[in-house]
Amino acid sequence: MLYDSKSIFEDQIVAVENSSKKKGLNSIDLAMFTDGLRDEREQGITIDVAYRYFTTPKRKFIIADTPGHLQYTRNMVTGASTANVAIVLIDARKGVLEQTKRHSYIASLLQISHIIVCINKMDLVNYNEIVFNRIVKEYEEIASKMMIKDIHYIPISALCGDNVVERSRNMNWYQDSPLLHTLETIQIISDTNKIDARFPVQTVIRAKNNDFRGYAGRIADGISTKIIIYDHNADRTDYPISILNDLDAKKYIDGSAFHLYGGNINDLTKVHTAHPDKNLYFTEQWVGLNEKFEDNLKWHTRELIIGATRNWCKTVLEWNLAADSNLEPHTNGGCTECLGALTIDGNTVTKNVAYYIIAHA
Ligand SMILES: Nc1nc2c(ncn2[C@@H]2O[C@H](COP(=O)(O)OP(=O)(O)OP(=O)(O)O)[C@@H](O)[C@H]2O)c(=O)[nH]1
Ligand SMILES: [Mg+2]
Repeated sequence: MLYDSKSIFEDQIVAVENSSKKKGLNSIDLAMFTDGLRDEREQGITIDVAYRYFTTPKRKFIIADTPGHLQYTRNMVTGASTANVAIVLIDARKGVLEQTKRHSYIASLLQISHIIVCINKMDLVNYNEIVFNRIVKEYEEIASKMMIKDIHYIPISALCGDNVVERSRNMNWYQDSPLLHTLETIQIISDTNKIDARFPVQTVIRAKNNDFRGYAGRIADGISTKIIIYDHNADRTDYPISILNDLDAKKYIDGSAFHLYGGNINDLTKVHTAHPDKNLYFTEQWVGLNEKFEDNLKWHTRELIIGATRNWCKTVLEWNLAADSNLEPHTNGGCTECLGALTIDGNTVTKNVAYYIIAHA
């Protein structure tokens, strides 16, 4: 496929042609383009996983060429673990083998949704349709026991280039697409699971002196939680704007949160104007014990209920809901002047400013 789609450099072709001649072959040994290890070339087998990149006008591809031999099955797993599509090659003379089953099963375990079964070496069975159909049937039988969503069967000759890139003239009975066209048109967009969270653990961090175990890795998908940045006063709108200007950071950020112990509520619109696709939240304001009821009511109504919402805030949070007349409970070092929406002393309940603000909202 690399050869036929002209994805190999001239000098590589010349090198492989020369090695093929040295081995006494009449035609070019295509396996050499992916078999890089000396042992592989000498023994004519694939051991390692070889990644080759190529592009057609329709798609970008990464081929992971993996070994077929039993001893190297784990290398096949490595190659398959990141694949969207698996190509299973079957020798037309031999049909479905133990390794065909093993590899197909691994592909289905790894939830590769698309399998292309290439029935290869059709040149050695006179391009016979009956042989092809018989192998398709054999494969269908094993596939019915696995969870494979989408299977394609293509009769090919890798050596002669039949149905690899170009449609074969030797198999007019096959009307479907050649391999490359199939690869270019398989629908893979909906295969990615963006809903379930996945976190492949790459290392476990242990502390020496205690039971701590930390897990490190990269979140693969499914995390819908996003970060709300800043959470401070309206006097520094430049800070969240500068973070959102960083495109690498921006994609993880839902928006910015604010309080109004400093600055002007109208400045929040600056953040919206700079990043209209991001959310704003008003996440904290408390009502002080020592201020006048009517002043507090007016200020909170004007600045938050009206001001924050007019300046793009999706929420306005007043805290806290209730305390007793000693402003308890609160944690050590916590606010000693914060008046709850309600003061509750035994059966006596007093409604404070925040209660009416919340009622207004
Ligand atoms: N006649 C014929 N020979 C083929 C065809 N495809 C591959 N071969 C030959 O089969 C032999 C093995 O080919 P490889 O490409 O090394 O096979 P492979 O599946 O990569 O093998 P491993 O990676 O070692 O499991 C080589 O001699 C190829 O020339 C084909 O379509 N027709
Ligand atoms: Mg190989």
